[in-house]
Amino acid sequence: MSLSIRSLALATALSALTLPAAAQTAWDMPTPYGDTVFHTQNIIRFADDVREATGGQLDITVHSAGSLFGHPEIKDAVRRGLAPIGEILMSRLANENPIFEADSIPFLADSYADAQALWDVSRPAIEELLAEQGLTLLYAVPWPGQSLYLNEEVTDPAALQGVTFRAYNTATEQLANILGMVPTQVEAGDIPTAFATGRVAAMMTSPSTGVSSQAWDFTSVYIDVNAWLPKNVVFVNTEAFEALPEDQQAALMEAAATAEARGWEMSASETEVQIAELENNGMTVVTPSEELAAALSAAGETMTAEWLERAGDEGAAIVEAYQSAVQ
Ligand code: PCA
Repeated sequence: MSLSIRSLALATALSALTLPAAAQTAWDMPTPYGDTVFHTQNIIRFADDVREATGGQLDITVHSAGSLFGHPEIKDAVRRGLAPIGEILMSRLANENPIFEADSIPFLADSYADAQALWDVSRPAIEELLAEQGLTLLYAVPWPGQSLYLNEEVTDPAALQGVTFRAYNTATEQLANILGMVPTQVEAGDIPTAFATGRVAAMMTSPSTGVSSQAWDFTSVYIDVNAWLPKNVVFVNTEAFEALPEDQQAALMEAAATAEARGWEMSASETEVQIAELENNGMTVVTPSEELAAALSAAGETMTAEWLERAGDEGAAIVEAYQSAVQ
C-alpha cells in the first residue's frame, strides 16, 4: 500500500471510530391515537422539531395507535424504561391519584380559557406526581369539548336509562352510571367495532374522535354538550432525559413548549371544523334540551362533590386556585 492510501485507510478507520461519540440517540415513542388525529400530528411535528434542533442527534420515531404499547401499557413502559417517551390520556391515571382526572369533571372547566386556567393551577401537582415515578412532564394538550353521540335525538334524560355507553376513563364511567346508562371501556381505535357488534350504542367524546372513528356510520345525532376538555400528556423517562447532553435536553424542552402552544391552537381551531364534518356526513347536530342540560349539569355537580372528597386538601386547593383565576 502506498503511504497516501495507507493514511487514507487510517483516516477512514479513525472517523469510523469517532462516529459512535457523535452517534444519534434513537427514541421510540408509543402513542395511543391514530395518525390522522391532531394530537398525533402535533407529536409528529414535535419529533421533527427535536430532530431539527439537535441536528439529527435525537431522533424520535412515533408509534401511533397503540402499535408499540397499548394505551393501558404506555405509562408503565416509559416508567420502566422500555420506551423513553410516550403519550397518554392523563385522566387514565385517576386510579393512582384523583388529581389526574380534574380535567374530566363535567362543566368544571368547559372552555379553552377555563381549561388553560385549570391546567396552569394543576400542572405543578401533576409534574410532582409524575416525578415521583421517575417521569418528567413535557407538555399537555386538551381534546375539544366532549359531547354526546346517540342513535336518536334525546330530549328527556329518562330516555338514556339502560342505554349502553362507551367509556374511556373512570369519569365517563361514573357519568354514565349517574345518568342510568351502562358503561363499557373501549379504546378510541376500537369504537367502530364496539358499535358494530352492539356492545355500545352511545358515547361522549370530542368531534375529533367522532370524525376519526366515522361516528356517522353508527350514530345519527350529535348533541353539542361541550362538557369538559380532557388532556393528553407527553412525558419522558427522567433517567433517559438526564442521559442526554444538556443541549439536547434544552432542545427537547423547547420543542415541548412549542408543541404545547401549537396543540392548544390546533385543538381550538378544529372544533368547529370537525362538527361541520359530522354534519356533512349526515349527522344531525343539535344543542341539548333544557331537561337534558339540567340532568348533565346536576351530574357534573355530583361528580365535582365526589371528586373533592376523593382529592382531599390538594384537590380543594387546586379548585380554589382555579376558581379565583377564572373569576
Ligand atoms: N377522544 C379520546 C379521549 C377524549 C377524546 O375526545 C377518546 O374518545 O378516547
